[in-house]
Amino acid sequence: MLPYFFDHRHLSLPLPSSQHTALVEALLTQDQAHLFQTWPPLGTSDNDKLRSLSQLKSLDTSYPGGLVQYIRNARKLLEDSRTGANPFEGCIPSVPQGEKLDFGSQAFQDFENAGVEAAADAAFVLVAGGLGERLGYHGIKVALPLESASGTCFLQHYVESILALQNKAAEDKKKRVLPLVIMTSDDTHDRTVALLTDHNYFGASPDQITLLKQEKVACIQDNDAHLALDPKDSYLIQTKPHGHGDVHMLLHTSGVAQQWAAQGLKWVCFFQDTNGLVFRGLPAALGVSATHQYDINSLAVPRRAGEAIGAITTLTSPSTGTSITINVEYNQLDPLLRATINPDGDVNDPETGYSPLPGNINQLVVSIPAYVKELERSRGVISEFVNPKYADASCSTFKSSTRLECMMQDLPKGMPSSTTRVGFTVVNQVWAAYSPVKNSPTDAAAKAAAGIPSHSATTGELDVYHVNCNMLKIIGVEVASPSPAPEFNGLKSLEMWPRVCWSPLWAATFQDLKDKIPPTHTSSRGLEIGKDSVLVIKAKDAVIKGLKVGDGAAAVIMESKPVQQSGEDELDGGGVLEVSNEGWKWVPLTGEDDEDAPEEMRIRGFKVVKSETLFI
Ligand code: UGB
Repeated sequence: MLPYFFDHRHLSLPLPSSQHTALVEALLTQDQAHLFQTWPPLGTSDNDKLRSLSQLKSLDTSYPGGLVQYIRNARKLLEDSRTGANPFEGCIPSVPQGEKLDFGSQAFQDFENAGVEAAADAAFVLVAGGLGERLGYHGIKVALPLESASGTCFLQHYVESILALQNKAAEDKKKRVLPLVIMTSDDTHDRTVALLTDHNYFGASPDQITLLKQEKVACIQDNDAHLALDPKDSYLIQTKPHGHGDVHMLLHTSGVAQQWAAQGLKWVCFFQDTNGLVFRGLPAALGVSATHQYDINSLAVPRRAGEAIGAITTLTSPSTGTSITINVEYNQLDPLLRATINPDGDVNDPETGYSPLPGNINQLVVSIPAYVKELERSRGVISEFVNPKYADASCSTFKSSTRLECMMQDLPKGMPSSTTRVGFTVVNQVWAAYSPVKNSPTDAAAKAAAGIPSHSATTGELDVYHVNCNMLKIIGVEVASPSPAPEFNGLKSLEMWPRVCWSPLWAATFQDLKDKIPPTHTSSRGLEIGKDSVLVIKAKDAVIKGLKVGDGAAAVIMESKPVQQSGEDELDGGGVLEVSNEGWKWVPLTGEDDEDAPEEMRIRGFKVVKSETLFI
């Protein structure tokens, strides 16, 4: 029997459906009567009451097992948290074994070539539901420019990187469209759709890209898992994001993962929104997965102690002898290490200057058959956790409401450790694989001052030039050394490599670079990059046979034709097109003159002043 305040006769409107009644009854059995207790009497605020029911219904349907299951899970996890249960109880952490590759080494390039082959059967998933509060940017992060030289945004860069791999597969007669799923949220969905449609899906076909929107979950106000009402609207439950782990549930409930398996796709590559270097390492990681037949492979980098990235760790149970290799999240790592193998906790190895544990950068390559099996078992709900901020020492009240969360990298936790092949691929040079845009200028400067990578919009851009110049150097192009950068947004001691960038459709791998910049008979490659110069390559089929961009000069290659001085004979050692002009400068923003600078420029701390450009 429902209490009077919920009886539909008192509501004076028919309840939307019998399902709503059943849901309310179920919630009452879970001690959630407070949700309805403040409702005014019969015939008043009926629209608000219907709003409330409609929200409850949608929270119920978007969580596997419904709200009742959510409340039960919350009670269990809150009890574990209150009593200080250690999720890694009895486990001894150790440094896992895996592939460790120097960027651009022969081994790296061999794995990259193997990865290009494997990519013919790969799907891609971008998790882009996060709002970027830490960054303090008001737009969606995937619309930010990856770098200012070309102005290409993150999403365009990702789509073109996938199309580049797809084109290579087509060359090998494996014609298939490589699917991309983007997980969005209410915060990012509409603007992601608009970004794609305004730019014709950046050259992808519209049905190649699927958007799956994650829903928020109900907040919880106390250890008994009473759902929290929104302080601003007592008819609604307060909601917060459930975390990037939602991606697995959505790939399951949408049937997308199962479709991929049915189509014979073999690999799914997950990546996050603002690591612009992801596709510098991902093909090699795919190659490692294919070579070692890993079910799960994390692309990783060396990690500085205290950095807000998880650590790939092997956990062994001394009682059973079983081990599992998983991510230990940054907030759990220090206590785990202190309680087990190192009383100093999360500290760097004095010899290397890095934590001995590789850093998780949330770029995963997962075997689709193993993935689908796990989704069927778990319904895509992977290891949840709760992280309440307690208001008192006895952990009986919260400072503010909390909610259950989940992380995409926790996927292996539910998989059978005896049969699941979990590995990792470390790219030894962090600058080559990981430089996310996560922190506001103020936080970034504080991190840099503390000796921790700043992960700012400034470094995100400068690292693109760093890696590109080094890729060119590795294949034998002469590239001038970097110059000290002016101070940008309080970040000191930065290096500015020549601003070189290209579309992934021009080159996505080392082999592409070798093909597009062939050797000449006088030098190892027909390209020379001067100090503080700029080279932007937009034309996807341009072959550079003789080009020297002089110190401080700027050139943009627009046309897909051989680049060299016309009318001269390359065999005579001529044919080199020399660019000499005033070029472009990266100039710090100054308070007075640049007050109106757009937000994406302000978070970088510089503007690009273009004096002269040679368009080729
Ligand atoms: N994201 C969503 O799509 N939905 C959400 O609800 C939340 C996030 P953060 P975080 O490599 O730098 C992760 O907030 O969670 C997307 C790993 O846990 O930037 O603090 C969001 O849009 C950590 O181990 O990162 O830390 C973004 O694309 C380490 O790998 C992505 O999820 C760290 O990332 C990550 O969200 C890192």
